[in-house]
Amino acid sequence: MTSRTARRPVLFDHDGALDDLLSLLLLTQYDTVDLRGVTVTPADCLPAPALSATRKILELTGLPHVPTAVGELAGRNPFPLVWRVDALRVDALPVLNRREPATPPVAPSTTTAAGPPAGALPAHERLAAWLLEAGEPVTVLATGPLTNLAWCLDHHPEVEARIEEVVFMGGALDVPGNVDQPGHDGSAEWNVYWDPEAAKRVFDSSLPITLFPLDVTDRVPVTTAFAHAFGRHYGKPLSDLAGSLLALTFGTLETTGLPYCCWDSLTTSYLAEPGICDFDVVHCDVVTEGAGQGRTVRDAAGRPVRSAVAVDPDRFYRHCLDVLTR
Ligand code: AGV
Ligand code: CA
Repeated sequence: MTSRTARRPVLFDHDGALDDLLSLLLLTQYDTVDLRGVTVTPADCLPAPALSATRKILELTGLPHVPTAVGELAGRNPFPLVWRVDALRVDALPVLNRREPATPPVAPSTTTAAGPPAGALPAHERLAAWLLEAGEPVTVLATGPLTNLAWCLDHHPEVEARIEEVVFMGGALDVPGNVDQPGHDGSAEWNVYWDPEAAKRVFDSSLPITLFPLDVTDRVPVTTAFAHAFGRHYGKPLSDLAGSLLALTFGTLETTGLPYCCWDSLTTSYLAEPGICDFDVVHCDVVTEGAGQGRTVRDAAGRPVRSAVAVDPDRFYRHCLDVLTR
C-alpha cells in the first residue's frame, strides 16, 4: 500500500441550489480535500439565505474557520425564481438551526491600511485573493456558473498559474440541454446559459478542465430509494440534512417535466472517488449568442476538456450513503 495521499487544496464556488449544498456537505467529509474557501454565486439561489446555509453547514460539520464570500456579479439569463427560493427552505431546516450561528457570514476581517476588510470583499475578489495567496496550485470546484472565475482570469491573469484543475458541472455534449425558456432552442445547460461569456472565457484559457456535463449527470437522478435510504439513519445530523435536501427536490419532475439530478454532487464526488466516472478527452467550444447560447458543442478545432462520459450510478449513490451516514 502507498502512504496516505496528500489533501488537495480546494476552493469551492457554488450557487446555492439544493444540490450545491449537498455537494458542500460531501466536501466537508472528504479527507482527500483541504477546503480553503467557499464562494456563493447569486445564480440558482437567493444569495443571502444561500450564504447563511453555507455557514451553517460549515459549522455543523466542525469547519467554522473556512472562509466564505458571497457574489454580486450577475449573468445574462436569470434562473427561475421558483428554483432560487430553495435556499430559504434549507436555511430554515431544524438540523441547521440547533443553535445560533457562531461565526459571521463573511471571512474573518484582515483590515489593512490599503483597503477594506478582506471579509467584506465580494466573491470574485475573494476568489482572486485566495488564489493569489495560495502557496501551491489549487483545485477550483465550480457547481454554478463560471462568472467569478472568468472575472479572476480577466482581472488577475496570474491566477491561471495558481490553478491545478477546474472541476466544473456544466454543459451538454451529446444530449439535450435543460434550459426551457422562450426564444431558446433547449440545447444549453443552465450553468453555462446563465453566463455564456464567462464559460467561454474559462474555456478559452489554458486551464485544465474536468467537465461533468448532462451526458453523465442525467444518469444519476434523485431516486425515491436514494432519498429514503437516509431515513434509515434518522437522527444522525449529516444524514438528516442530506435526506432533507433530497426530499426538497421532490416535485421537480411533476412541475418541470425533467427530474432533479445529482448534477453537482456527482461532480463533487470526483474529488474523493474519481473512479465513479470514466473520462475521455473531448474538443469543444461554447456558443455565446443566439437561440443556442450557452450550448457546449463538440468542435475538432475547440479546446480539449477531460469530460466524464460514463458513470456507475449505484457506486455514486453508495458513495454518498457511505460518506454521509457513517
Ligand atoms: O443544470 C444543473 C445545475 C446544477 O448546478 N442547476 C442545478 C444544479 O445545482 C440548474 C438546474 C437545472 N434544473 C434545475 C436546476 C431544477 N429543476 N431546479 C433547480 N435548479
Ligand atoms: Ca449548482
